[in-house]
Amino acid sequence: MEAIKPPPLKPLNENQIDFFRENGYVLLKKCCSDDLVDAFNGHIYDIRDQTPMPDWAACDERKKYAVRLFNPHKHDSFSRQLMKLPIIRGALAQLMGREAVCVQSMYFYKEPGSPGQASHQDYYYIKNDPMTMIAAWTAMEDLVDEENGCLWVMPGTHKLGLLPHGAVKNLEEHESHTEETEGVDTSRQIPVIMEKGDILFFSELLIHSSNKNRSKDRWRRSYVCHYIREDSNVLHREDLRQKYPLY
Ligand SMILES: O=C(O)CCC(=O)C(=O)O
Repeated sequence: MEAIKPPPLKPLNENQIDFFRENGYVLLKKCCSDDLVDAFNGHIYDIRDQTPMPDWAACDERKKYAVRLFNPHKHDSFSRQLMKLPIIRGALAQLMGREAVCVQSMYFYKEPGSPGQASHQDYYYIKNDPMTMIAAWTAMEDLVDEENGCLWVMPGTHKLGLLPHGAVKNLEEHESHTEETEGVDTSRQIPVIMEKGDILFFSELLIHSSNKNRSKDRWRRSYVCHYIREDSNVLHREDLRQKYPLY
């Protein structure tokens, strides 16, 4: 018997949908409760606090809260549950015109002193056809701001198409293993200040970045999932081929 699938919510109004089309991103305030975020933070912290760390989460012990945790949704049911929040499912269905599926998740611990990620377009890393990918970036701290390494976005750049990417220029600020957009004046980027439970939805072509966490004692945890429309497919990346439905 086919499972009964409730229709997706419609959390976005016309203005928010228009804003996304024009600017390449839209911020939704307070999409999940502090209790849920706190429970998830504790759970994710415990994953790398185990001895030994599970294979899928293993990394250099000295950097375990600096390095992002890749694809917890593939291994962990709590991570999958947060990936499928009804408000996320609904907003994505409105923005994509059809149901979305998840292809990637990342949890950023980003403890003080951790580097940010240089300006880039997500499509550069995750090609998909047809191009439908949208990220949902959830703030997992009371406040995410310039000091603890918030996201910066460059409104309207999702209309520029895919730009060339090259070596990261400022290794003091940004992770070295990623790449950086070239030939664009990124000084037009603006910070996105967020509170716990806010979700930023942004296009795969929007130029965005984050800086080093320069705070003394404020972490910058966040959970970021990447979604494509259900009829779209990830190209070239065997590791991200599997589609996770949101219901
Ligand atoms: O959260 C960050 O610091 C960077 C995240 C990002 O660029 C992304 O998810 O594409």
